[in-house]
Amino acid sequence: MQSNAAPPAGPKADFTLRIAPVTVELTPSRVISTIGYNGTSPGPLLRMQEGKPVTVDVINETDVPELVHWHGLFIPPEVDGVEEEATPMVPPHGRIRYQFTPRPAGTRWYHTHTMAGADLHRGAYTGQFGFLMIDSANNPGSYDKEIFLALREWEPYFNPEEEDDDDTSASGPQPERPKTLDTSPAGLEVGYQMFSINDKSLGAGEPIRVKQGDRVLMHLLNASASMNRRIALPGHTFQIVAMDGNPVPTPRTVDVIYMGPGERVDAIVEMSQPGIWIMGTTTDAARNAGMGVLIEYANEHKQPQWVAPPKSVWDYTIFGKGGMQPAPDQTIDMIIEKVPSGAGLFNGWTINGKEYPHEREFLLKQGARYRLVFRNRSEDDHPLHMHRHSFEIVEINGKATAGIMKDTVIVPGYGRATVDMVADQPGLTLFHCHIQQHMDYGFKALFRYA
Ligand SMILES: [Cu+2]
Repeated sequence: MQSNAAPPAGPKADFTLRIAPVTVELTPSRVISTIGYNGTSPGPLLRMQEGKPVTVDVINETDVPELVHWHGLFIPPEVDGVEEEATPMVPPHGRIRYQFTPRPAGTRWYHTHTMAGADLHRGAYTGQFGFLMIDSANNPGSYDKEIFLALREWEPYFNPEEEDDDDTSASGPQPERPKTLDTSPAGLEVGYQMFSINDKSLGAGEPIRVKQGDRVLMHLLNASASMNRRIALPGHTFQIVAMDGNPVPTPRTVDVIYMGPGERVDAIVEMSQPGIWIMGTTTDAARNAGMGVLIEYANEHKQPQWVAPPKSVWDYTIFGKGGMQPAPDQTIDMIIEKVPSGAGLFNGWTINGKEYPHEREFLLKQGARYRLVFRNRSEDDHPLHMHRHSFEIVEINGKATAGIMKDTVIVPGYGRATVDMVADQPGLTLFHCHIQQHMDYGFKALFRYA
């Protein structure tokens, strides 16, 4: 890795990302300013070949140190793009060349990994994100059209209420609900004024044009800094073929997709209901304010239609298979608790009663299999992300499954998720909630190899 302001000697990089201020025209009358890559937000779709080494020049034209994280890749900490793992920062008005071998194949993404804290113009609140596809030699299946859709909110502000799509009214089991709840006043959360899919608010961009009979492969990404989202397309169903870029053992068809920040879903949609439809979040306020896109069949001129989908509970386990994981070498319990702000501004978060960094609490032995039990003693759904590894879902709230490999999993409010992880990527490994505010206020831990 090289770090200086001058262009690196030697051959041109395979990819270049320039971090700089951008404007995003959500609608002709709503143009926002943020930080993005190569003059846009989302940044360019990067396509890499699995196993073929690449170089990426990252040029930072801002006044603050930055990082680019490659989400879902098995790459060393020096290039993972994470300060806690000791990846070098890209200095203000400096540059760094990342070199790595992209793997595994599938829908990945890249984004900044800086802390934001109370600054809503930093980190995941900015426009620094984009899709990264790692293509394999294997046949990806048959489809007529491939589209990339990133869910996104803009213009954040501090808000006393949380207003995302969490379905806490679902009468699911709550195995981790404490007998007595802490009722101290909670801190500020983050709300948003504007919403989009990719860089356009609903109705402002080009529709997705389809023909009856088309099979459309949708790559969905929740690129939010903080919001879990439910997505539907009236009149159609989603056949889920991959989650976090990894093919699922049992592709199943659903009406609604639930995704936390950081998660990806690949779905095939069969275009079998001619019309003009609104695909978007099931939360009316956010959809009406822009988080949607039109699906337009050829030769249709009706009014765009939205129909609320049937109530459903998202269940990862239906995409798995039977059978059981091998017994783990060690089980690690991680108890997640919220520390209400009290008189302070923001809530704090602890894992096993402590905030980051946990010193030498989470030690991995290379080659060993670990069972991580995430016990969520808070009411929020948390998308938990493990860097540089993938894990296999073992159970969610007592429902067992096998074969689902992910890098981010939503642990339901007062619920439990158990995953197995093989320690096969030596080096510092960050684990955190993908909600920026939670991560910034304690909800992260560093795993080390012994
Ligand atoms: Cu969280």
